[in-house]
Amino acid sequence: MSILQEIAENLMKGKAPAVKELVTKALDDGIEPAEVLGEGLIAGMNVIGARFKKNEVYVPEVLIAARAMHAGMDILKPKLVAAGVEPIGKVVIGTVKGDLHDIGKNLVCMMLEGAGFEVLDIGIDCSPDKFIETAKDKDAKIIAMSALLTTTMPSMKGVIEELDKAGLKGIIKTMIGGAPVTQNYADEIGADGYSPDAASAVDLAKTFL
Ligand code: B1M
Repeated sequence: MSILQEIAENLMKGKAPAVKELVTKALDDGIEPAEVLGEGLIAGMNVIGARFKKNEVYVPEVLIAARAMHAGMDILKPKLVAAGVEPIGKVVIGTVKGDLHDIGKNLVCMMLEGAGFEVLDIGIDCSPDKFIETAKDKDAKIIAMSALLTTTMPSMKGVIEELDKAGLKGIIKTMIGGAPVTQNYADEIGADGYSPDAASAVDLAKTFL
């Protein structure tokens, strides 16, 4: 097994110290940081994402894989920056105004990071202004919103209306998700996309690139 496959395998098993050690070794062996990212860390996270989608693994396995991913990224990030490796896209993500649930949103963040996106996580209880101002400031072309309460879902519509007023609807794409959210709701409020789970959120975000 190559060292990159070993990184992917250990990431899938959530073995953070091993991933850290193997990433360090791979870089010491002269493997390019982008290759370590793509064929090691992202490859492992992609498998976890696909298994999560098929209900072959569950939230805890994804969380420990993501922790291993972060352990590897801690080593890799400075090298990627130095090598000028660009993320595949930038996403502003948050839980909408009035909503404090963030477990699902954090899973989406991890999957997006795992797929090579730069994730600007603005946290919970985020106003439409916060989503839009962050996207404008950081030049992000995707806004991702999570809601777990039927009472907070309308705030998603607020973000889309504000984007429209600012002439940015369609330029900045919007994607929504969370347990009570549906494709019908996305169509009703004019969101660019809906995804039912964190792994599909990555597929959806990629269609906006
Ligand atoms: Co709350 N809560 N909660 N809660 N809570 C629910 C959501 C609820 C269904 C429980 C119930 O009554 N059966 C209910 C909502 C009812 C409704 O509106 N339909 C509810 C309620 C009522 C409340 C309070 C109002 C309770 C109260 O105080 N009376 C209160 C509200 C606080 C607030 O937000 N203002 C409240 C508080 C809390 C806690 C703080 C205690 C805690 C949150 C802790 C935290 O998140 N840090 C909590 C929790 C944990 C839950 C349950 C038990 C679990 C939610 C969760 O994390 N699921 C939940 C009941 C349940 O679901 N069994 C419940 C796991 C997570 C991985 O799933 O977030 O759906 P989920 O994410 C999935 C997908 O939806 C998707 O990907 C994820 C994984 O694949 N996804 C996206 C999510 N966001 C996405 C974004 C995307 C794409 C996909 O693109 C942008």
